[in-house]
Amino acid sequence: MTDQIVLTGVSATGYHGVLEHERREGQTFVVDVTMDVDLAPAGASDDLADTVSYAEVAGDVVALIEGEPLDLIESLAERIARSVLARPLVEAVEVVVHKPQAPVGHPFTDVAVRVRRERETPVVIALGSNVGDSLDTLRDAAVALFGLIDIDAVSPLVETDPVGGPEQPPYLNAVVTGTTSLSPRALLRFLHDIEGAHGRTRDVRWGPRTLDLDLIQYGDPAFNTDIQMDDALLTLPHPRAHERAFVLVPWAQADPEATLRVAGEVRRVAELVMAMDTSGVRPGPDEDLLDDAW
Ligand code: A4P
Ligand code: MG
Repeated sequence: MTDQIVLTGVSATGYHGVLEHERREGQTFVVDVTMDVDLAPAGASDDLADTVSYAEVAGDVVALIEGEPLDLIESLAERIARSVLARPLVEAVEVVVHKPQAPVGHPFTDVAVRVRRERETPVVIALGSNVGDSLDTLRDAAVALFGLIDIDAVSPLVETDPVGGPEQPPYLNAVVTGTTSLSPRALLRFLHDIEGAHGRTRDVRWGPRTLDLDLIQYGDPAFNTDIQMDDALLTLPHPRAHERAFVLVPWAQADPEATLRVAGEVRRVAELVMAMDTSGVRPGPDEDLLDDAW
């Protein structure tokens, strides 16, 4: 079962409703917010930065109740849900907006709307392998990703000269794009699980590996919804993606319109590719990694 933070009965005066006196006099709105959040990191660290501040959420809810008057509590619930999902750690949210003084015309105790919204965030994941049967490994990894996110596109395979690290064999690389309701950290943890299932060990930085799964981007810079973060576990966007042809070439093939934030600026991936040395990137085996899964 998913961990949750439950905030109930946040109330304030708002001016929502279709009747003139509702707009003039206002009334009390009461909001319950239930957030799906992985609480294990905060449970272990005892650090507020690892969870969602319910005080901040309550503040956002009050601001929306007191803010721009809307005709419907449905719209208010939707706006509250969107504001809660803007917090990177929230995977899904249920919002209930009560309007106990609504003009119902009959005795009643309460009327409420309840909406549940899940994060559906675009994500870009880069795959690489240069140890063992790389084609087989990448096929398995793509199938595992198929079970983890809603896949939009899988790039063609590219064979690439190794970048950095000790002398090592060439890599097979590919990029998968899709959407997910997982938070960035939860997604990274699943990526590590998939790497682990393929015997990935971490001995030499940039050394040879059975399987590397990097989270390149979370959200969409074209809509300013990309998450930018840098902590001990996760840096977004991936700090080296913009200079790596083995990531950008297959990504641009999978999504010709893709954009990436580079030093704060939103750039087209296809243009970054045109400006870089791609001599170390060649077409790989002509295989659809998800042939069996689609
Ligand atoms: N980490 C932080 N941010 C991220 C992120 N956005 N995605 C942390 C994934 N992981 C992220 O990664 C080290 C730590 O980075 C993780 O614990 C994670 O919490 P790792 O996968 O253990 O180690 P790594 O992959 O050796 O290090 P790094 O720095 O991620 O290397 P890169 O940049 O992934 O490069 N040449 C070719 N041709 N093709 C390749 O695929 N890959 C690499 C690895 C080097 N050269 C290559 C290729
Ligand atoms: Mg990596």
